Amino acid sequence: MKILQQRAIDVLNKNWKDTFSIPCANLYPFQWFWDSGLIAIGFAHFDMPKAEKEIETLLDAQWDNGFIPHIIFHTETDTYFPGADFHKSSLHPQSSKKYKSTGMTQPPVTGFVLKELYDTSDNKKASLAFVQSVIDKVYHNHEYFYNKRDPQDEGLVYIYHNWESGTDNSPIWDDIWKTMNPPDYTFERRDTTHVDASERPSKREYDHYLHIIEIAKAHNYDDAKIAELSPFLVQDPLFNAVLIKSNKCLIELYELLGDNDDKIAQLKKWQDKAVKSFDNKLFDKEVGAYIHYDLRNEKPLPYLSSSSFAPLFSGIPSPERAETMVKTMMKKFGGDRQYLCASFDPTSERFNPKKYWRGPVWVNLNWMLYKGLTSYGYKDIAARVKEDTIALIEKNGFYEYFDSRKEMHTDGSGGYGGNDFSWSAALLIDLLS
Ligand code: 2M8
Repeated sequence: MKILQQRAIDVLNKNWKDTFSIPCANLYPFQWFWDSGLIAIGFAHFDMPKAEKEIETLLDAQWDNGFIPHIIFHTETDTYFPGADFHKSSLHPQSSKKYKSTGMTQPPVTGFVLKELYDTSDNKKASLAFVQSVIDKVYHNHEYFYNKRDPQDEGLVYIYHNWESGTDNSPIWDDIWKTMNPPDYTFERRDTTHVDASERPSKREYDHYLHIIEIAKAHNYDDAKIAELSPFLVQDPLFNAVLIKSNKCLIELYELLGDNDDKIAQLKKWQDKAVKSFDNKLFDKEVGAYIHYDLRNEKPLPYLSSSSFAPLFSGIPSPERAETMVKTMMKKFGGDRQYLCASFDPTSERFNPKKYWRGPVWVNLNWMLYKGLTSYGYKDIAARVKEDTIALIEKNGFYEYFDSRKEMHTDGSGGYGGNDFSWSAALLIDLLS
């Protein structure tokens, strides 16, 4: 295990770029929001200054309205598409003047990451001083979400792009693509020059991705216009579960800091409403877990994915619901020939065990499930998630995603996407600690 841990440390140090980390060389050459947060959790175990710097740099790119972008383009390179020139964040009047970025966000992990850093630190006083220096920015980010991303005042926030979900080409979005007919754009993909095209989204999927951004750009990334016009408007269980977990951690941290009663009261208000709506609206009894809701077309998207189980991480389900979810997970995803936990329902015809978010196992989701299952007392299943994660990395390397079928792991070729991938390394370090 020591050797694996050292290799993980080497991966993180290799992907460190002085003030932030890249997710992996070539494929992802900039700073990504939720990658950064999860990477900081790994650094915290052996290099706290880097963990803190990672978060400081991320928050330095925050817009005046509290928004945190999903990619911060620290360097000029044309090895990634679509880059800064396509996204044009300067269209938004409150965007960062210091950094070019995208005009979309990602699962808001920062609140719970700060708590992870604090819990890991062996110098609580110094760690709390760091928290104090950045926490209001994270609070401001949550304020942005509840004020700008919840048009029906439900306590649930929407995402307006599949890239905001983090689970980019999940089969769940297929239903939304059917409602759209974007132009057949001409553009040069870069991702498929770095990794095999069979492991990445299709050209037609990219047309949809670009089209949604063109609509947002046509309205200078104005939130109200996006809520009115974006063909993609979804309440995502993973995204909202992450926000709820981060709310909870901000409350705990403000309590430790003291003197923040107003903010604690506001966070509790958001939290109560969010948890109730989440549980009422997103739990599907027939599916036996939480699902996505298509806010644009006002209909549930009744599909099972690893995101369906993310609410365990945030303590949302009652013990009874958690029991139902665990049964669903084990029945559909937990067969003897599967590694836990595929990113999409292995019993569905839309499942593809090699293709990006359409089936492979991802370390970041496994880490959340491990934590969630542990907190609900499912020690054996949590242990299996952990052992499966370690086995996948040991057999293949620090890949971005992994085939969920056990028979694919006989010769070390079951890892897909980018290699030496930062969050796979970072979260393994945390799992082994
Ligand atoms: C993947 O997404 C980017 C776009 O954001 C891409 O495919 O180009 C996703 O897995 C996303 O969740 C992740 O943050 C990003 C960088 O690791 O890669």
